[in-house]
Amino acid sequence: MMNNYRTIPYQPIRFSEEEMMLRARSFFELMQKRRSVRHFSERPVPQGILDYVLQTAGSAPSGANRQPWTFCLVTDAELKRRIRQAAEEEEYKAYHGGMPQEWLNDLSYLGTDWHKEFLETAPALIVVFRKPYDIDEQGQHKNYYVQESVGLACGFLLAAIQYCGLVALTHTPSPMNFLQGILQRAEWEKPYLLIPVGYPADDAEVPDIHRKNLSEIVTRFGP
Ligand code: IYR
Repeated sequence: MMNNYRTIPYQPIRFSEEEMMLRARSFFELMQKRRSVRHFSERPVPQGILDYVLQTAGSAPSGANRQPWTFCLVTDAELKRRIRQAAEEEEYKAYHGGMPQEWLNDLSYLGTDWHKEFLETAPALIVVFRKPYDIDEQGQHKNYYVQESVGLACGFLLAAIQYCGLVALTHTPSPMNFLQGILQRAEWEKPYLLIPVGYPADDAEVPDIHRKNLSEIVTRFGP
């Protein structure tokens, strides 16, 4: 077997414990304020900011470092209009018989319906694709832990969006195969998540929800 194992020194980031505590708390407080926002301002976002948050997403860990993702950044008004139209067609069906009543009941406190105006008002849509495999000159090359890897990249993306003061929504029109056609992706790129990004509308409101506290989500095994 060919040995490709090469290393470079790891460059540690060092803080005092006091500073670590301050950073841990301030990052928690920042992320605690993150909300899924459905009412966007039309104000455009500088391209450089979006490039950085996308690079942050691309720094996520992935199976065998295969980085099995493509992020389509859509700011073109006509493409956003087509995506909205196709998403609303699917969502109309989902909300009128597609989703079972139990699901609709579980969603009712979010106040969502098939209208997806945010797909046009948000200045940018990030459409995330997962790649179960790549195709290069040698043919098909398998990727590993694709769902986990792309989920992690989306987590990094959402954190970066929050960190720079923008808002986003993790939108999952279902089914979302239409994105593959509209964005002319290769057959092996599968739509994963549709994330409108921008500034909140001045009068944006969010559902009054609460997050589980530490003891509800952590079980400790140790002293
Ligand atoms: N995809 C639909 C429905 C929906 C489903 C879940 I689970 C949500 O947390 C929110 C919405 C929509 O986007 O409206």
